[in-house]
Amino acid sequence: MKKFIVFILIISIFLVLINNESKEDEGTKYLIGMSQANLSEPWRIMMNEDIKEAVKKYRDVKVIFTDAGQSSKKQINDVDKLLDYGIDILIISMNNSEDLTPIVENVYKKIPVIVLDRHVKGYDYTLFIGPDNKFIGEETGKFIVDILGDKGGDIVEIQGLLGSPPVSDRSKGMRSEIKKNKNINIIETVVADWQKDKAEDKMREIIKKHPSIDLVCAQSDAMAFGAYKGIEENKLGNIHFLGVDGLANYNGGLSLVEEGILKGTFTCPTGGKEAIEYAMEILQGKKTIPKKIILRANKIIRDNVGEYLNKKYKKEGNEVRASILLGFAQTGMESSWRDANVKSIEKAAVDYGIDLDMVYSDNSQEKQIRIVREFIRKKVDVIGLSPVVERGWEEVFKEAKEANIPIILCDRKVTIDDNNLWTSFIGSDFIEEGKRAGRWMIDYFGNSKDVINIVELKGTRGANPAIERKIGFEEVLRDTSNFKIIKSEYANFRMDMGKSVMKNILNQEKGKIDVVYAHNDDMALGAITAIEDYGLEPGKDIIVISIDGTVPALKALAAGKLNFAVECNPVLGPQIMEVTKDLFENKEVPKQIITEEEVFTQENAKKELLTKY
Ligand code: GYE
Repeated sequence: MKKFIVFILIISIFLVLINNESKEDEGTKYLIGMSQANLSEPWRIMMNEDIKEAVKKYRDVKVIFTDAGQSSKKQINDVDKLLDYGIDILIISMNNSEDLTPIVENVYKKIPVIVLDRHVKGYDYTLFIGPDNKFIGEETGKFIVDILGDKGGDIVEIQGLLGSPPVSDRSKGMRSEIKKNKNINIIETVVADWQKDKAEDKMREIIKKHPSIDLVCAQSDAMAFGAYKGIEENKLGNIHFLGVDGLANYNGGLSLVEEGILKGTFTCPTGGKEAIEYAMEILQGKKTIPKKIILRANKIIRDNVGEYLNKKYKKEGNEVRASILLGFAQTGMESSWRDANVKSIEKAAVDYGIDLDMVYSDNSQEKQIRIVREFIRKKVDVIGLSPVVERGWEEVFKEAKEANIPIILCDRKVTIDDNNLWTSFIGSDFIEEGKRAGRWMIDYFGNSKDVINIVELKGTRGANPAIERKIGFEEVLRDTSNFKIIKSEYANFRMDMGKSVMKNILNQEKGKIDVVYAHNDDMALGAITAIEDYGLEPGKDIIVISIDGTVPALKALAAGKLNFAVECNPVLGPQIMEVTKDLFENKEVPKQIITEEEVFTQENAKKELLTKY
């Protein structure tokens, strides 16, 4: 195996030299820089291969690869070198998020940056593409509980390079699940830096101390394989080995599962293909570039590894259709945001040639469940759902799963035990939206030590955006002592309720209110009317902050009645149709697509109105 890694390294260095052509090559229109953390992990070698494969489609594009060899200092120099080459866009897979965040922020000021696999701190990048490591950890933990059963057992955890987000997120996720079975004990946790050989050496030592291990849980297939080799000589009994990555290459997770060496693994796509596809869209000026793409992790076991490789999208007993039928269960027409969202979905369906059956549920979950059941009966190809509330979806989602109909969650998430029951989420980061509202407010009041009294108008009880916008807003208030939420009432994202609820609060609180924080524009606009009816000036006597950034809100900003609006992008139609089409064509689709969003102030409202939707 060591010879194989050395061979790959020589090949990769040789390829880097070949690829180190500058933009002067005739016919090169775009130069992409790919800064790789290291080439000592099979997963990273595969990432570069995925990039090379994807870029073949574009004749006028060149990629320059650099290899930081697990050194942040070298990676910083690599990025500077790539900038000197005059690259048009940077793709970076960081050695260490902390070390590399400053340079990513700096490059982002000059050219677009796609961050691959490990998050930077903050939002100073164009697009993030990577796995949901916490989910992978949780799914691994559930798998361990399932394998060991009530009897439990002793397990060894093998971690990657300390300091990289996957290590802590996967470990936390796994531990959160195994703690549900008191008979499962982690008897050793070792660090093998994602290296097979290190895992082999560590395991050889561990097995001398603990001859009766039941399971080894490694954070990569390479380390799981190393652990297996480290124990193999002892020919010990029935030890289970679990890994992550699920690559299809030589000694990759898929073949290790097929050979029975691994009990299972979870796919962790490299994102290299997606990075090139989005890089080209960015360079060609395409509008709808999301902010985050969270790639899907599939559980691979002996029974499904073959199917996974040749996965076909089976539809029992369905007549073959000329076009795709998307059944969409909408919330209702509760807000102007929803109007813009519906228009975007309807237009995109036409643009993509997809038959759309959109049904409204008047914001009733009971009705929405009935609509989803009707789609299952009609055997639609894909179900789109904007869930009115987060909970209560298990049963009908299982029915859709049994009918082999994937569910795309649009603009709102659900809270259920098994997140494999839905296929993709397309929407916003609502916690960040709440934080942006809170940060602006704190900044607006500067160093004032006066107590600032806040009225919060909440969206529909139990709705994901209402829950998470509250979480985000309160999180930033936690570091202050003078901001107080004196009233927090539901107004269901509706203008009429925003007005009536605000009227009652004004009569109760009289002049004590400094700020209204509304979870959406419609409730804010209703409150603005109530404030005016009460004889006060919204935007001056009472500061008004909202989320959505719809046209009516921009007009209220321009008129000085609204002070700040956080954008919640309703234009989800193109991404919904793209995922629907890919699903129908048996392509892998991301687990989450998080939209790009900005903020609107009284200063930039007028300009935004000229370009809005
Ligand atoms: O903020 C609100 C709509 O789910 C993000 O629902 C959406 C929210 C949006 O009624 O206006």
